[in-house]
Amino acid sequence: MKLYGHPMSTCTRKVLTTLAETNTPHDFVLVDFAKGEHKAPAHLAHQPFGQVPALEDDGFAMFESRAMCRYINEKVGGNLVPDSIQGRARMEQWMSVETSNVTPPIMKFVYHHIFKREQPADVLETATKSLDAAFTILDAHLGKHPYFAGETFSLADICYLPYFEYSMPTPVKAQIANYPHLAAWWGKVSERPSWLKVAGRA
Ligand SMILES: N[C@@H](CCC(=O)N[C@@H](CS)C(=O)NCC(=O)O)C(=O)O
Repeated sequence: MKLYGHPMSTCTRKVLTTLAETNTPHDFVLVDFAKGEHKAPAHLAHQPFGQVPALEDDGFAMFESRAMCRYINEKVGGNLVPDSIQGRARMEQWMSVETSNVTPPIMKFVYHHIFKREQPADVLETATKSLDAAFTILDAHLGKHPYFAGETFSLADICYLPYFEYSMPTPVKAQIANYPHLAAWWGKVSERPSWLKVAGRA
């Protein structure tokens, strides 16, 4: 497989973690944002929205990071998707929550504190309230199950990792600490060898 992406990109990191967790051999092709390569025709042929990542596998090409994670796991027979229909449904449910309810407010803090794209105070206040609402629900679930899909680590956990990692130098870190089960989950998954390597902490 060939992955076109950037090592600092949250979406690239989900796919790199899936590749690492499934021991899938791959080539990594750097798309250099500083040179605008993501908007150049060569990359638009791989990812028509001018974003990363993009994947090629034996003549098959695709984009969208979460879809790529599902594809890779199925293609190589990985163990990152539960066997039962209910387990898969639960995994999909929490992946949708990540996309809809958690990542958008977390990214307001990441833009503001990490990427220096200043966000108005009321936007950050609303994001804090949205995260409290979401974290209450995540915390209740993780109080009953060790991972989002249930008893085993899955693609759902992988999808949250990049956003939580980037939120650590922001006020979101202290907010997560108010939710003991969520904090314990983060403490556990953020130390997986695959993630330490992808996040540049290994
Ligand atoms: N839904 C897409 C989002 C991809 C995305 O937002 N990529 C970011 C990096 S994490 C990007 O390429 N940003 C540059 C841009 O949008 O111009 C996916 O999951 O792959």
